[in-house]
Amino acid sequence: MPDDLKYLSYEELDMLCKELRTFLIENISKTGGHLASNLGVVELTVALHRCFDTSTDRIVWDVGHQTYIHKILTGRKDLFHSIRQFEGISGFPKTRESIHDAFNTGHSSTSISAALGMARARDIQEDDYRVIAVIGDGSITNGMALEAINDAGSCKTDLIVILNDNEMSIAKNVGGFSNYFARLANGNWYYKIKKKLKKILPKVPFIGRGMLKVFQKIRDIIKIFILPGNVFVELGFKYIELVDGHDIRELEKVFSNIKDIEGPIIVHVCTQKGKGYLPAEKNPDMFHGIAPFKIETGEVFRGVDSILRKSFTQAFGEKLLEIGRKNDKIVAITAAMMKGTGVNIFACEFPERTFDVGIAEEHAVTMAGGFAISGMIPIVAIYSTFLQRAYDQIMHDIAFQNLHVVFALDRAGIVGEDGETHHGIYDLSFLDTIPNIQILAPADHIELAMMLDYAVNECDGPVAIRYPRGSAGTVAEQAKKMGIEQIEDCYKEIKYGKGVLLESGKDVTIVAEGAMIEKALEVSAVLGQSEIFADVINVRSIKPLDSALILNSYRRTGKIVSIENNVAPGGLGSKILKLISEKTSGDADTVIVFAFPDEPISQGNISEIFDKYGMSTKKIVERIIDWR
Ligand SMILES: Cc1ncc(C[n+]2csc(CCOP(=O)(O)OP(=O)(O)O)c2C)c(N)n1
Repeated sequence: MPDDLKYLSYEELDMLCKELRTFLIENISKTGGHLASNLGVVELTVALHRCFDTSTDRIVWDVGHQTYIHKILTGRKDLFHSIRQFEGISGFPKTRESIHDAFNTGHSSTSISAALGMARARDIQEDDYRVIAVIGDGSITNGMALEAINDAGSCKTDLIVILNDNEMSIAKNVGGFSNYFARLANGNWYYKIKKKLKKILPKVPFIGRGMLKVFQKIRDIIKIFILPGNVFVELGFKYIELVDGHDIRELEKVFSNIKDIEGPIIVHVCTQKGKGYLPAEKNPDMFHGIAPFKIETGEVFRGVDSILRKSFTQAFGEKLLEIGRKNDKIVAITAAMMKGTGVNIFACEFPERTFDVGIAEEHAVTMAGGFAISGMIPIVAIYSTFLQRAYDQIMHDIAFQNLHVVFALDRAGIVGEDGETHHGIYDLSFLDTIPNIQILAPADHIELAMMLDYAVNECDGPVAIRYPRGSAGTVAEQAKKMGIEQIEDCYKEIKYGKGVLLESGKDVTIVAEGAMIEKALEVSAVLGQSEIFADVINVRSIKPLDSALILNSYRRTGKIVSIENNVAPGGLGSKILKLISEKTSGDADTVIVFAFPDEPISQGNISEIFDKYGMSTKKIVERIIDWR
């Protein structure tokens, strides 16, 4: 437990840090997870736990992907093998897991706001504890963090912000702040000289103290000319410059000194992402979030699917490049997720038409509006879960003006091990409320390419295309397997508000969105073995919905099942229920909605989660058979 740390000597602490790194690497090589960021904060976490007491003091970890060491030190070492696994401990802070986790995080840049709220609550309630936000140089560039700094700097509330500067977001950090931090770090030689002079001069006889004053004056003048003005100081924070984040002694000295300083204070700590494991030091970007890997080489173990099937991300990147080659009005926008979204494929050839805005989803969307109104065609590639940040921007800046912006929503649906903060299971619901927008979902990577073509070349308002993590078997392959004859129908031209009937039955209609088609076809095949024959509809467009196609089928079968990788409220199923109740005499008993319930959905591998919520092929089939 953290208290035990307080009795260790510095030599023992150095050993402990080594052991922590080995333990971390061994475990994450099996489970996968956020390795590089955690390797970078080993000493910082140990020092924080030696100087603060997290059973009362509150540490809010921004994003929270760098809390593995914190978890190990706060009683979760024996559970660590289960990190990010189904029913195991989370890869992010969870207040339900430990009193040492002060606030749940997952999306970036919330820590200073949450910490300021805690600090203000403490003051009003006349409590006595310290509040510390730990935030990376990537996350601090986001609007939310800057809003919080603006607020915190102007008040007298005691608050400690640790800026963990490793010069990296997931990839190299971008933007003005990262340049600013680099300039501060380049001024580091100045601080080193200052430190040396401070040590040496007082010891020199006669000239010592007097000369020190003269040197201090000269130093201050030099400082004005060579160092950038400190933004944080200007905003009202006290600022502790460039602390070596891998030197426990130095970290402890600073933390002990500032513990009881009044008002808001920022400690700028410099760390190295991936520290202590060569493959991660060399490739911190790849080891930010990594699948299980071979420790000796850092090589990732790839599943058969990822070898045989093209991922949606790859397909998106390739099609974007193809479209961008034909049309120089195309610009690609990403919010710090260049590789994760596949935008890097386009960026290699068209860097001048690629914009990585940093962790700034709101800005990315409104900037796209600016591009669109100026005659360009922006394609904004953002993970579904992070687009939640930009709801108002989509509504206010894009949709009301009916601007032609294409949203490529990767990781839509259950994402697996990152858990509730990262599942993209809300976009169908929140986008459906937005006027003018079309929402499309491709069943496979071929359809994704077709939809991107359609969205760019046939549309003139906002279009969102949502697709899940990983890949899906192609509809053509699936159809062949099921003995469906009209395979060409799978890839019929994409048309406004139109779905396709993939398979004709008579007993039940199955309507599915996106990659759920694979499941729908499987369900249909298994039902066929029990002499239950299904219509299978690939809905393609969730907004607008192909009501005619769905109603025609329903009128023949009298029963309808919807399958979606989204929550039930406001999703595909709820739209079908509304359609049936408004346009037919059928009642709700003739509809089953397979979707995720209205509760946080925790982590696990994707099939375990589907199974838990009754959405595995087997459970869907059983329910349909029972129902009939
Ligand atoms: C709103 C939001 N957008 C994107 C992400 C994806 N993401 C997770 S960590 C990360 C980089 C964070 O960089 P930094 O704060 O410097 O932390 P480091 O990993 O370098 O320690 C990003 C972009 C996120 N978690 N939240």
